[in-house]
Amino acid sequence: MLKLTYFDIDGARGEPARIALSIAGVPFEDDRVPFQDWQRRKPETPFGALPVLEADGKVLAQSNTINRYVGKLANLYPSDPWQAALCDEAMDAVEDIGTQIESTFNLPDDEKKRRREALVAGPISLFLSRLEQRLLANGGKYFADDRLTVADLKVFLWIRHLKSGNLDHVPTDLIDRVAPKLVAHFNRIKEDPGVKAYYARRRSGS
Ligand SMILES: N[C@@H](CCC(=O)N[C@@H](CS)C(=O)NCC(=O)O)C(=O)O
Repeated sequence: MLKLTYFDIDGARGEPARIALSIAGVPFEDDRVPFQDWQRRKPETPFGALPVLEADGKVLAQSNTINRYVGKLANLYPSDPWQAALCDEAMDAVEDIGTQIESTFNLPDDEKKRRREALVAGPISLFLSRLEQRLLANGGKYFADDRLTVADLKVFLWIRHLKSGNLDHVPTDLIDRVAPKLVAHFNRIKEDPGVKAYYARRRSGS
């Protein structure tokens, strides 16, 4: 049995693998670490970070590595090498920009405002519009393989975070202005039957 360990939040780096496994009906233990337990558990992880996936007593770290592995188990990762690379490209792009945003989390308020406004004017807008271009170059519906893959889940979750209003100084309508086709992609993935079923189960607590 697989065990996926991540923080007890419905988003961010551990979430694509949870959704992918759920969509495919692959049984797994959803180990959700309360923040107060993290410092105790951190040294157990390969790189001092989450997510971590365990299979048959072996352990795997790095979110996109886990997404690829889980994507293969769930048939949500392309078998064609070029399509697989396109899937990786989108996931790595989200990591790049996500890491830049993450670096502002613990800044003092005034510095956070300055850094976030600079990110919105620069890299966040750039990554949004370039992801939109890559989506369009690959047919406009999905990032790879003309079907849902773990790349779509990862981009969807990033966009959801940007639109959530939880990131101070990041306007929630930024994406509508900068990359409207990515909004269409966001809505497509949100309405995917597997994704909808996953969140319906989360809401009902089953
Ligand atoms: N490159 C790693 C980064 C992992 C990472 O930074 N995870 C965050 C949560 S999203 C974490 O564990 N933060 C707590 C810490 O670093 O102590 C990956 O993609 O998995």
